[in-house]
Amino acid sequence: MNIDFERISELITKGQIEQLQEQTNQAIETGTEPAILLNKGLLPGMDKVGQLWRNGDMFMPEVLRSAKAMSKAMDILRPHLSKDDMGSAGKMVLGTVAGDLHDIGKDLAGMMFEGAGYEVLNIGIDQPNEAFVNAAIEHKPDVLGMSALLTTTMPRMGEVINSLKESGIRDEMAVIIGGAPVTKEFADEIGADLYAPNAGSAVELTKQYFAQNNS
Ligand code: B12
Repeated sequence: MNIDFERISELITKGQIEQLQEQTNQAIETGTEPAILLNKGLLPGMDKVGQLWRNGDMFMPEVLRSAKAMSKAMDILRPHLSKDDMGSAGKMVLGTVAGDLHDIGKDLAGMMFEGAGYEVLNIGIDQPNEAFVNAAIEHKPDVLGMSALLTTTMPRMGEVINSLKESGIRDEMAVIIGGAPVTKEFADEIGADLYAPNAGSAVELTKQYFAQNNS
């Protein structure tokens, strides 16, 4: 059976949860490779959502509905993906820094990493610096992701990195930061390894980073 990946992407951008669940189930039942379904259908759909949102062509309630649709489709896909040899990507600790309650972008980033086979430990919003460091000590992630949406909370990211250094574990993980006011220059300034302008590019940049640094 031919799977219409464009239709699946469209169901994500339109946030049509039930139809997306149906199509995802059907695709799996008819033998579509989960990784192909993810990469050709679901992720392009979410990329489009990001684009539409950035251009002001989509509004928050719609973005949330699309994110929910993605999440529901991922629930169907996940057990099949784990059986797949997608290259077990690694572990990620992810959170929004202290004083900051924004979580939509962080959660989207988390979903993209999950979709790419990462085990994502999402520690939530308004997380004190120690919470990141403690989670890093406890879970030994390959990637530590921080989100900040306020110019007033961005400095917490540099503080977390300094605390990681003080704890002697900074070099054991890649630190990736994101959020609307965050820039590549800021990431360089505070010594983060990676900055991603959006959730769609975050996984790709992380893969490139590990490919370069493990060779
Ligand atoms: C929704 C929203 C809220 C909601 C948050 C709900 C929630 N559950 O998240 C509520 C109403 C709670 C809120 C509150 C406030 N907000 Co607000 N909020 C927004 C708004 C409209 C959208 C943010 C959003 O969700 N975007 C959609 C997501 C998909 O985009 P994103 O977050 O940028 O994430 C993408 C990338 O940045 C990246 N990314 C994000 N995080 C991460 C992390 C990693 C690791 C990676 C790799 C990538 C990544 O990937 C994402 C997907 O592509 C923005 C305006 C805007 N255009 O950004 C203002 C905005 C961020 N808020 C703002 C302000 C001022 C506030 C308040 C102070 C308002 C007030 N006076 O009370 C409070 C602060 C509360 C607090 N302490 O945090 C300002 C910030 C200004 C600044 N530069 O400091 C903004 C820019 C609005 C504005 N133009 O003034 N807000």
